[in-house]
Amino acid sequence: MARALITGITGQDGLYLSELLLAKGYEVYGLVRGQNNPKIDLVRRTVPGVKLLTGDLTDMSSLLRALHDARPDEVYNLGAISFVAYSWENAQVTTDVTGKGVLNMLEAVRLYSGDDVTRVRFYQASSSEMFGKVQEVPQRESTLLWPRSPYGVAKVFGHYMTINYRESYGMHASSGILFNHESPRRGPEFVTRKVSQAVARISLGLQDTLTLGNLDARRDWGFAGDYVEAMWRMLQQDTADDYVVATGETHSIRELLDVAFARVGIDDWSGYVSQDPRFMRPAEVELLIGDPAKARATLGWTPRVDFTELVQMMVDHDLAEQRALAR
Ligand code: GDR
Repeated sequence: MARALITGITGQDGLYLSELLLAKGYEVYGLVRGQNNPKIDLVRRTVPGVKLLTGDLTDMSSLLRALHDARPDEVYNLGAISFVAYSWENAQVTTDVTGKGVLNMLEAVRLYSGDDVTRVRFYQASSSEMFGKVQEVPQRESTLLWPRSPYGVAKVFGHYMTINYRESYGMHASSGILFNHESPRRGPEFVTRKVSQAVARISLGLQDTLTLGNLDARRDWGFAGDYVEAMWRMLQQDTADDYVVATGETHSIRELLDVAFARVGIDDWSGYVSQDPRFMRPAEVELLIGDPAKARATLGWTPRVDFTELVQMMVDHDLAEQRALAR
């Protein structure tokens, strides 16, 4: 039976990846941080088959202990401080967790593996935020990185460190450059879920308006459930490598609003949406669109859920959830 250790198990991707690996017959271990972490209940409820271990990406000895307990064949490093806007206010802790945490995990895997450097296959959750002020359209694996936030800079560090461990030690370390991926499990601080929750509440008469930041930013949005499949496929390759995982389509926040409001029968959303500088970023990533050609050709991976289906899935979920909460 294959064994996997996942950091960031309490997040959207950790939950989808756990479901995928459990269905494939893996023994799955998840790393959780902190004393009395409130998200542990969610993990236990959603994926009861996962075994939880405590540890912290900033504490390498805890990572080594987790590796000795889990004895994994595959490590998926999904743990990070992942909210871009937060990273300007908390640049150092973001750097410690999202950047240096990757080095801690790579080094722990290297020490744990001993002479057998490819004993553990490693996946790093890299991000399209690394492209920032984009130097090429669409963005691919070879596009020059130009991060625009402390979060993006930390992800670039982790990305290059992953490549460096592969090149220096021959580790089977792959980096997935994932573009935005969403689902009904997305945290409400991210724009898709903020919109789907607000649209559901507005249509049920529970809320009057929705306040957002930049409506003109464009993102390549896919479904998280599809994207975890690409992570797994990367670690099944004979050779480790880097892959862009994206849909190849881009949409603005305005288009997100069009689809979300249309789902509840509202064609003109202008009276419901306002803008506030509070939600604007000091440096914005204006346009992201990925070229997933390499993932398609090498991994045989293609996304199944398109933008409209994704937004409708999220609004439908939030309608049901908000109705149940209002009862
Ligand atoms: P992003 O996701 O920063 O792309 O990073 P987010 O959903 O936060 O922002 C997307 C775009 O929407 C604009 N926006 C708003 N964003 C939020 N959160 N709230 C608002 O009110 C709002 N109004 C407009 C933003 O300015 C931005 O342009 C996500 C995270 O999951 C990262 O961890 C991950 O690495 C990348 O996706 C790929």
